[in-house]
Order: sequence, then structure tokens, then C-alpha cells
Amino acid sequence: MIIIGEKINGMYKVVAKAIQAKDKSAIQKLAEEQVFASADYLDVNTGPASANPVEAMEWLVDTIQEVTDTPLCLDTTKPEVMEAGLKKCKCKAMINSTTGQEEKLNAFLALAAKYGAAIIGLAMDEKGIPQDAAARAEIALRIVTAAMEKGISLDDLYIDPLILPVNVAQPTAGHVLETLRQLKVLSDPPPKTVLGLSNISQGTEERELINRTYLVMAQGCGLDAAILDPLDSQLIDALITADLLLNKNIYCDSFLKAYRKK
Ligand code: THG
Repeated sequence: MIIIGEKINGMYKVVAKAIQAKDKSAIQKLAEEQVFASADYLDVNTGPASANPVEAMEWLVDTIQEVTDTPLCLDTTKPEVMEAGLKKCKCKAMINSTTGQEEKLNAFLALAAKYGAAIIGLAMDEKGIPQDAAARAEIALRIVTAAMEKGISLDDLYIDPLILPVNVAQPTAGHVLETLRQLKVLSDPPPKTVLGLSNISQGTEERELINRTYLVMAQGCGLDAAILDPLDSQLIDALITADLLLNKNIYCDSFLKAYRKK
């Protein structure tokens, strides 16, 4: 499982404040903690309130790269903010994200090709987020085809079926699992899959339990990567255990210790 640390997101008050105050140490601490806790990538999102998102993205990328060479997953809907971040990245980045909407898809796929970046494609388009698994898979197929036309390797493409909070969109949890299963038989090899796990528990009670339970269910359906909170150690232990039970890692008595990446 590829772990993308979610904590450097202006959605969090500490991060929004740090961006505003240009407080490097607050961001660098979050970067180092997540890397220590097994993150393979760090998500970088300036947040909804950022007054100058281009400047904020550049500052975040520079600030993080001062303390780690862990690859970054640049999380913005704006092509100009994405390109500003990509220009600064020293490692191969991940673009988070495009949708199936044609204009957007073309703009972001062009950036992926130009900068040699991986890219996440959300299973939504100009009509919004689809109701069922079949409609999600159809948009995913459109994104896969467009990426291949642009010469982007399937290996660099991650499809996100888009999970929503269980307290407002309960049937989505099942639709997303079904989409993950369908994507696995779309092609051989199939495109990779990713989820923004914490979405599922926004505004609910027992957030950590919901995140942890859903993650292992999604792993059972073939999920390849997740944007999640790596500082939740019980979540990481569940992830490692699910990978073991899926025969992705070999059992040894100290499997938790052995498969924690740090
Ligand atoms: N897919 C993709 N990218 C994504 C998402 C996705 N990026 C953003 C998001 N969804 C994943 N990241 C988060 C980060 C934080 C939270 C949820 C998802 C979160 N934040 C607290 C909250 O809203 O309750 C903030 C609490 C605070 O202010 O401290 O839950 O789906 N490709």
C-alpha cells in the first residue's frame, strides 16, 4: 500500500496559520513526523482560504524539501498552482488531481507529461460525482484512455473513485468498493487506485474506527494507495496487517515492526 500523508493541508487550522505566518518549523515538523510514520508521499494542499495559492504552494514545496526528499503529491484544482509547485519539485511528483472533464483533463495530463509526474484522476466530470459504480468506472476508462493518448504510462495513473462522508452519503461507501473491484478487471495491468480515506468520517463520531475499518475493506478490493493520517498508528497497523493477510508481505512474528517503513 502506498501511503500519502494528508496532514499538510490548509484545511487544518495549524497549517493555514503556518502558511499565513510563514512558519517553516510547523510545516517541517508535520513533514518529518509523517515520513517517520511511513508516508511514501506527502500531500500538499494550500487550503481553501489561501489568499495567494501560487505563492503558498511554492513556499510549502520549498519548505518541505528543506527537510525531506520524500516525493510530494500536489493537491490543487488550479493548473497554475499545480505548475508552480511542479517547477519546484526535486523528485518525481504526483498531480492531485484531474477529473474526467475534458478541458481539465487535457490541462492536467499535459502537465503530467511535461514534468514526468504521476497523476490522480477523480471519477467525476462536468456532471458531478456519479451515483453508482458503473458510471464511476466509465469516467475512469475515459481518463485512462486520454492518459494513454498523451503517452502517460498506466503505471503513473491512479484512479480515485471518490469516497464521501458516511453520515451524508452512506451508499457511496459500497459504490466505491464496487468501483475498486471493477477497475481491477478494466485492463491487464489495471490502472492503480487511490482514496482520500478521511473523507469518509468527516463530521462523524468514531472517526478513527470508521477510517480503519473502511481502509481494510478497500484493501480487500485491491486499493493501491491512500491519502490518510499516518500519525494514526492503529490505522497504519491495520494497513500493515491487511497487506499481510492479502499475502502482499511474508509473515514473521515481528511483522508489525518489520513492515513499518521507518
Ligand atoms: N481524493 C484526492 N485528494 C484529496 C481527497 C480525496 N485531498 C484532500 C482530501 N480528499 C484528503 N485529505 C483530507 C485531509 C483532512 C481531512 C480529510 C481529508 C479532515 N480534516 C479535518 C476535518 O475536516 O474534520 C480538519 C480538522 C481540523 O481542522 O483540524 O478530516 O478524496 N485525490
